[in-house]
Amino acid sequence: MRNKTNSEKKLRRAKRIFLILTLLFEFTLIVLDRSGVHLTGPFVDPWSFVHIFAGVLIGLYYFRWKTGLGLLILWEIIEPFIFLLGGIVFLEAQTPDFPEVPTNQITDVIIGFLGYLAAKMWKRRL
Ligand SMILES: [Ca+2]
Repeated sequence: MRNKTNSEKKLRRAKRIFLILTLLFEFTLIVLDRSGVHLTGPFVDPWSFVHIFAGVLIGLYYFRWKTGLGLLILWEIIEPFIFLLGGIVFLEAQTPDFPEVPTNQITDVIIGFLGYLAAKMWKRRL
């Protein structure tokens, strides 16, 4: 019989680690992006790390696969609007160009969902 308390500790630690990784990569890449470094590619790019870590985070919580996938797709739908709003509010840009192409957005969802599945498989072994 597995030690439930030990499993819960491992799960809490994993959530903390992946939250920190997600935020660390997100803010680092935002700083690099705002410094003029080109980070967005047609498929996999440095932002893919954020998507896989965020997918793992979603999987570590108690979302079913349809909800997890829905969250990843919802993010890709609202992301251009958040990008536009952030550019207007923080950068005083009137209409910043959203750099992602549809293939990148689809890849983001796939990579995020792979992270989700990896987290679910890991949780089953706890
Ligand atoms: Ca995206």
